[in-house]
Amino acid sequence: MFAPRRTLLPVLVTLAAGAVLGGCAAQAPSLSAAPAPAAVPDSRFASSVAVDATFGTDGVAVTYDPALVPVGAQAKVTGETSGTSSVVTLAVTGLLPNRTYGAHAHQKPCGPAAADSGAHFQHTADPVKPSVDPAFANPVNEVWLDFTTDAEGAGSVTATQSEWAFTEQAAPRSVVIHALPTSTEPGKAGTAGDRAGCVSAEF
Ligand SMILES: [Cu+2]
Repeated sequence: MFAPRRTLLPVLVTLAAGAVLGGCAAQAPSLSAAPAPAAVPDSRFASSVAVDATFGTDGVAVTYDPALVPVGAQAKVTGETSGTSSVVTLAVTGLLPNRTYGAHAHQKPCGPAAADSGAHFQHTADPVKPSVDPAFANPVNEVWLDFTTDAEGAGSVTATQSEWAFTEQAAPRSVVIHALPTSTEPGKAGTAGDRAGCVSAEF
């Protein structure tokens, strides 16, 4: 009977201390006045990617039309997602001089075939495929990266999405360079001719 009483004492002390602390916290005026708990974990997706690649017939940067995107041309692709916005940049060297190319973020990584990168990445998916409706195929709902090269064949472009951002589940996997500037006409919106090259990137 004696041993249990000795172990009981620390328990009682602990309970009493807890009651005092709990009482103080419950009566703290700052708690009742606080509008909402501030310690909500921030689950917004953030990512950063930087790809620096040389075009070849396979690998990270693939050329499908060496007359437009020569083997040995270089591409840098970066992506920054901060939860509420996404910024994508494309910089190239070694392409044809003084020429406008279409370019977009696509859904899948580049592959040996030009079609492997799939359709354009869209924030709000067009229920109609292929998507050529300007309501969906536009530079706000998609990531358009058309650029014009300088006299040396270098060019760069930045696309900023400020109304939405990539998420862990929904992000592009490549940037495709097309033969022509991107069309905005109904029935053709988003099209930009053949796929001349592709750079894989895990946005
Ligand atoms: Cu495209």
